[in-house]
Amino acid sequence: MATISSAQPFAYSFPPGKTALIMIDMQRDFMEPGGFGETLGNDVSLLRAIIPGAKLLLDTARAHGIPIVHTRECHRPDLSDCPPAKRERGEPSLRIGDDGPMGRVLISGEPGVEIIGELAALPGETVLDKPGKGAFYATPLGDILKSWGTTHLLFGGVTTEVCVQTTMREANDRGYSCLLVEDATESYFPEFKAATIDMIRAQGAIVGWTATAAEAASALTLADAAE
Ligand code: C5J
Repeated sequence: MATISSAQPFAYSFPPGKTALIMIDMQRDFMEPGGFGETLGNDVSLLRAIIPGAKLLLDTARAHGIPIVHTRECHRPDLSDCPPAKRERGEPSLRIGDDGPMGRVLISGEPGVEIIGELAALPGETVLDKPGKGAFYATPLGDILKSWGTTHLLFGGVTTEVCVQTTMREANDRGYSCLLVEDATESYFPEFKAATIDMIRAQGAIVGWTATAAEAASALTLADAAE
């Protein structure tokens, strides 16, 4: 068992053999100029600050044999899995499915949907396309985690208060013990990231725990040494 004693709101223990890492939507459409994130009026450069933390988290999981699921928010080219209410919402400069500088916005197979090079999936890692904000909705994620015998989940990715928080809440309701890795997740709105972290930890870890990537790495190294 690995334990992060300094996790908030109290120590988080996780069995490495029953833990998976879910890295949410680290894709060009959210991270780079010209993508979906920017069309909504956001400063996408803010998100790049977490690349080192997210890389440390991925490398830690790889070093300890923890399976990784990389998610990508995207839709079928015919938009049959994109509810009109989602496509029509707000006043973006480009809507889902429109042609942009990185291909059609948030459409499967287009360059904008690819995970940024620094955090790309390695062979053997699971890449899961999802039409919703939560990664369990309309995807095989639940079945994949059941087949692995997963009980605990580590989370990173973007954006903290949208797809990361939604997926973490879905996972919490399904009985997983979840840890959000604070320096591996980011929002276009720093105050929303801070509020999400507070919400997750509140009321005795009502949604889960939080800690840093380095704290998770140390806990796993100590657990290995104790074997
Ligand atoms: C958003 C996401 N923010 N991946 N998607 O629309 O959080």
